[in-house]
Parts: sequence; C-alpha cells; structure tokens
Amino acid sequence: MSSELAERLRARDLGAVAQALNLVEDARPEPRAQADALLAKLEAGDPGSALRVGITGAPGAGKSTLIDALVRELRARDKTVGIVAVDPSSQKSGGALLGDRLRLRSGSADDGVFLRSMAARDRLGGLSATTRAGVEILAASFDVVFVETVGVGQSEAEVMNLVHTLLFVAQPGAGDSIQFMKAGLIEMPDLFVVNKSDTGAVAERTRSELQGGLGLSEISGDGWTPPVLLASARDAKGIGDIVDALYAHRKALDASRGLAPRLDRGRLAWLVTALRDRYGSYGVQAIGGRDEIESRFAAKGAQTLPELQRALSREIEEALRGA
Ligand SMILES: Nc1nc2c(ncn2[C@@H]2O[C@H](COP(=O)(O)OP(=O)(O)OP(=O)(O)O)[C@@H](O)[C@H]2O)c(=O)[nH]1
Ligand SMILES: [Mg+2]
Repeated sequence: MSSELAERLRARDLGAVAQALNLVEDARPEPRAQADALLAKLEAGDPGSALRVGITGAPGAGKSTLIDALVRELRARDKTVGIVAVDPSSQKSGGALLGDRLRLRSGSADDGVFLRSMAARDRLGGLSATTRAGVEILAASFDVVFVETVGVGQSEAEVMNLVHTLLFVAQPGAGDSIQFMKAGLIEMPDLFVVNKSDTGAVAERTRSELQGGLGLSEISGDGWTPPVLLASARDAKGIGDIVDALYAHRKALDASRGLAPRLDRGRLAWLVTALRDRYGSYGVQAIGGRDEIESRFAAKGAQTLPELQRALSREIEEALRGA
C-alpha cells in the first residue's frame, strides 16, 4: 500500500497527498507504521529533485504575502508548488489566511498548488517530526516546497535542517536585522529579502545594514555568497529575482556537493527529534545520546531511516526495561 501511495504522490495525485499527510499526523500505531513505510519508499526514491525552501522572519514581515507572490511567479514558469505553513500552536490563522488568498486568486481549480498548515511544536518546543514528514511528502509531488515558520532564533536552525535553501524575510526598520546579527544567526540564511521595498528609504537602509553585517561575518566556504534582495511582495516587485536566486543557490549546492550533507544533517535532526518525541531525552540518553545516534546514522549504509528508527526504538525500549 505504501508503494502505491508513493507512486500516486509522484504523479501529484492530490487525493494521495492529503491521504499521506493525514497518515503522518495520525499517532495510532497502525497509521504510524504505514507512515514509516511510506517515508522509507519516498526516501528510496529521489529526494533531491524538489527545491525545498524555508521562509522565516519576524511576525508580520510579509512571509505569507511573499510566498503568495512567489507561487504566482513559479506557476508562470510552469512549476508546481507545495506549501507547509507551520502555525504556532496558539494561532492557526496564518496558514488559513494564506490558503484563502491562494484560493481567491487561483480559484479552486489550480492543482499545481497545495497548502497545508501543520502544528508547529512538539511538547519540547521543537519543530515536530510531522512537519518533516510533511515536507518529504510534498517534495515527492511538487517542484518547489515552501515551509513558512515564524520567528528569529531557534526556528531558523530547525528549518535549515528541513530545506535546501533558507530565505530570511526582513522587515524594514524593525531592527530585526540588528537582532539577527547579535544572535549570531546571520550565517544561517542563504538568501535575505528585505520586503516592503515600497516603503522606500527605510527598506533601502535595512538592506545596507544587512549587507554590512554580512560583509563582516564569515560566510562558510561553499562558494555561495548570500544575496540581500529588495522586494515588495504586495506590489509583486523583485519577485523574479528571488526565484532566480533560489535556483542559483540550488545550482551552487549541486556544484559544491553541498546538498547531500545538508539533507543528511536534516535527516539526522529528524531522527533525534522523532526518538525524543517518543521516549524523551531520558530515553535517548539511555542508548548513548545524540552522539550515538549520529554515529549509527553515519554507519547506516543501506538501512533506511525508518528501519534505523525502529532499531534504535527497540534498543531504547530494552535499555529502559533494563534500567
Ligand atoms: N507595504 C507592504 N506591506 C506588505 C508587503 N508584504 C506584506 N505586507 C503586509 O504586511 C502584513 C503582514 O503580512 P503577512 O504576509 O501576513 O506577514 P507574515 O510574515 O506571513 O506574518 P505572520 O505569518 O503572522 O508571521 C500584511 O498586512 C500585509 O499586507 C509589502 O511588500 N509592502
Ligand atoms: Mg504568515
């Protein structure tokens, strides 16, 4: 059943997409096993072909509006788009609003766009393993996958592990660029967009602040210098340049073979999160902690991620019984 579902996903059968997403959100044992099997199938396919883009930034920076504009541009270029809107659990409205906007614009008829809101946080405050699974599923079906998350800080690090490209949306004059540099997070995004360029000089000033901050920080050497672009999501200005930059970054990653390690880092983070979700930090510690999981991951060979997850789960259960 999982191979059939995987096939239907690759054919962009929207019913299958909805079914698969429901499966990974279902915590009961049977669907959980089916979801694991599905993810293994997807992983054994070609996980690298879809463009996965994290969109992050302070509340109100214009992330949803920007995604809306990017979707329009990508559809004009004949690309299909899946979106995971990660809602803070207290507030379900962001994804719903974007959903309404997308529907209003395209009617319900455009089957090249799919949006799903997913709960943001597991109980330990991390991005849920469900979100990761959601991204895998959409990546099987769509050319481009966007993941929208709010915040400056922890969420960047987490989303970075889910995607190929991290796009940070800066708000003109809000000082979040300064905060960003102070927090030492400026190394993470692959692309900066100062949105609301229609505000004029304020946006331009924020752009040069960010550019200045980037000039001072040391950019890790994968041959890519993060651009700082100005755009107005509202007026659809500068959107084509952003799409070009996303593809240029992907090309740079492919050329530097940076993609596989980046995906692996993401998978490892997912594995640790999934085990912590189920057994808590105590359970993970019982088999030697993150370090042990990391070396088992590095040595996993042909073992799929869900297989390794099951093996480690059994070991944790044994260790906890023995304790
Ligand atoms: N002037 C101007 N306003 C914009 C632009 N883009 C978005 N906005 C407005 O900024 C507000 C927030 O936009 P959203 O797209 O909802 O921002 P967001 O970052 O997704 O917000 P959260 O999901 O709540 O964090 C809305 O009132 C938008 O209309 C822009 O390019 N120019
Ligand atoms: Mg939003």
